Amino acid sequence: MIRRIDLRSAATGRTPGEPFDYRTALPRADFDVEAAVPATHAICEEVRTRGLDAILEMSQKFDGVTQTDIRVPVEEMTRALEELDPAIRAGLEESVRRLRVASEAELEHDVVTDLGPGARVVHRKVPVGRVGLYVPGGLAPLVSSVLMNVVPAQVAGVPSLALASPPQAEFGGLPHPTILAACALLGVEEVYAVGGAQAIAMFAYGTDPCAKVDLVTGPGNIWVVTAKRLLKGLVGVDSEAGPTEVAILADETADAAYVAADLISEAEHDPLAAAVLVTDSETLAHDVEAELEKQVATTGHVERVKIALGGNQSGIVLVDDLDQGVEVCDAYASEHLEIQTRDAAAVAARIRNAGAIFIGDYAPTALGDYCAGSNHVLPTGGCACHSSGLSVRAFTKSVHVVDYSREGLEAVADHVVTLADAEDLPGHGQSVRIRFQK
Ligand code: HSO
Repeated sequence: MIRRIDLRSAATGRTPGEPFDYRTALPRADFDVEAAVPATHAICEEVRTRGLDAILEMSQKFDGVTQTDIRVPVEEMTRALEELDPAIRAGLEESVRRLRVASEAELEHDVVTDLGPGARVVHRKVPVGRVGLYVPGGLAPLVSSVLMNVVPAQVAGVPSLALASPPQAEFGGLPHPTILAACALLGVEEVYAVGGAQAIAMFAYGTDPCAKVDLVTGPGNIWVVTAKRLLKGLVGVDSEAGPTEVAILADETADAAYVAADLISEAEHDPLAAAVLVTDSETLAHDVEAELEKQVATTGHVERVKIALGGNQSGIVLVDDLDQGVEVCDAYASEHLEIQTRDAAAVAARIRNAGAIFIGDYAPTALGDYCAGSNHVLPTGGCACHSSGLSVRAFTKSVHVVDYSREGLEAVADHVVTLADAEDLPGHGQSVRIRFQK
């Protein structure tokens, strides 16, 4: 059901400690953004040039939905919240509460630095003005993604916020009602029933009735990820968040049943989802294989899980020891990384690259998906080596404010003039000199 990849020194001929390019040896989803560029570019161009008409045609073509309007009436959201199962509402409220507490703790404040008399620089923290939040429909209605996008944006103080989610034929062309209910719970009133690359293009270009946004965030499929890559610059984007991934670094102390359950839990998202176990224990590898056979038989989405676990993107990676395990996990840079080892917190502290790290037996990835207080919109596909998950910081920018007096400028004027001359930009130097020539 899941392949083994042997990266132990006996199998690779590598001397322990010797540099090794693990990235080529590790499994990764067949998620070819380059190949999706031409089709995505065509969609974005259609939206740019033909606006709403193009979006309505695409909803028909891709979602099988006939729409006359894409804006979801506020009453639909209010009604969805009124009709929401109270247990789901309680779960959403607890998730929001934890996310808010963690987000508020992360709020950044202005940084004021005095560099001498009359010489002050301020890094002023400012929320982004308008954001477009994307919530996928896809194989599961990811209501939790509404919270993960909206709460940090609200805590950051973003004044204008729009949300898009694909129209669903079975709900009369609206997004899933639980998604609408979550919007009402959070007071989000500007919601569009638009999915895929066309939603990202709508946000980026501004397509009547949706005004252009400054930043787009949220996870999505290959079309969404490709559109974000293509339109980056015209609009800000968060990290690339494609098909979900879980890697688990485990030793012989791990509970094979927990490990298997956690691999299945992320595999059920998508046939392209990745589930990777990295272990130095043959016994654990064997026990996890047996557990997978047992647990997959009774899981909810058997077919999807089997495809994901059996795909090129998943595997059990055997390593010599935990030192090599840490190197492998850093090279893989997983969206989610669980550490189920002896002294798990110490091992976790050695990891540089992961979207989110889950420590020990009682922090399964599913906790972070819903209710940990952390965010689940995280970098995938190895992007965790340079990007971070969604947070208040993603919705905040800093403006450098330069506040110098005559005295402050005079103290550094000669250096400015010298450096300007060195760059052959005499106008720069003169703009300083002129202030002291009167
Ligand atoms: N694991 C997904 C998020 C999610 N899981 C939503 C369940 N619902 C990406 O981090």
